[in-house]
Amino acid sequence: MTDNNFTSRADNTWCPGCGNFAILQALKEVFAELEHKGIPREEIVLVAGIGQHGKLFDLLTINGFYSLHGRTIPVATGIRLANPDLRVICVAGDGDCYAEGLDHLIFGAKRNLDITVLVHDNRVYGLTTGQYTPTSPSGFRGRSTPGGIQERPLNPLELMLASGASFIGRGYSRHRDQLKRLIEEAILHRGFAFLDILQICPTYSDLTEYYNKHIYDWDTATEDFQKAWEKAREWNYSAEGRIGLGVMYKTSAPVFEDAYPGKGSVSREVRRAFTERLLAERI
Ligand SMILES: Cc1ncc(C[n+]2csc(CCOP(=O)(O)OP(=O)(O)O)c2C)c(N)n1
Ligand SMILES: [Mg+2]
Repeated sequence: MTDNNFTSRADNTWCPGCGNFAILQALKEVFAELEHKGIPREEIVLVAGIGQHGKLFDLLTINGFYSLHGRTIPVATGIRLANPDLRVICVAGDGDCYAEGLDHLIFGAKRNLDITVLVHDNRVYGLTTGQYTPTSPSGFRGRSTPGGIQERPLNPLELMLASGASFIGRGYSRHRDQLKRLIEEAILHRGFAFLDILQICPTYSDLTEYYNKHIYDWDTATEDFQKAWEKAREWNYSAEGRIGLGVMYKTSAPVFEDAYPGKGSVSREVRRAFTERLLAERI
């Protein structure tokens, strides 16, 4: 397994079997790969939301910003506008991004900001111990809904397509090689790159059996909106629907930042100095 000094000294407090471990490892390997391709870590900024997913920020030696619940995208917007040399990656939760931060997600996609949004979609509020989120399955019984919810889940892929995202895909924490490829492709995409990452929560929402039965791989990404729409709607979130994995839609479109040219507020040398310190101290 690759590490390349991307591991901090922080204790890991995720439950055994949590899908976050796989996402964390995939990210470390992608960062190592990007360094190899000439994108050094000081050009990457991680913006985390609040939740179990957000702890990724503590566990990695990557510069970034631990933001507020649901607010990764406004923070990422500010970073990109101030310094368009930086590649900004948001790690957000399903509660974080599809509930508290839903409006920001829609506007990020509408503007086609050049950022990457990775949603750790465990379909539950993990950190606050098991309340339902917009993607929880119908009938989900959680701490705040012991009788089971009577709503259909939100379909984030459909929403992102309608909102204007230029890269839309879906990964699964148990398909790590594919997940790595998807994350790297999303980061390298120019424009709003959105990945819904289905993730196991062994404590409050373990859908392993269901996913393993219904998941299959999409062939190739399409640029055709209508075809993508059909793909997005294929999983109707019922017990029967097939769940496609891969890049669903990819197109090129003008990015928001180009209309607001930034100055590059912090020089490369200063960023490198920060990174040296981060690595030396492993904070
Ligand atoms: C504005 C605001 N509302 C609520 C909270 C409390 N809160 C912290 S984490 C969290 C749930 C996180 O769930 P999710 O985003 O799905 O992340 P997970 O823990 O599942 O990774 C909530 C409701 C908060 N910190 N801030
Ligand atoms: Mg969650």
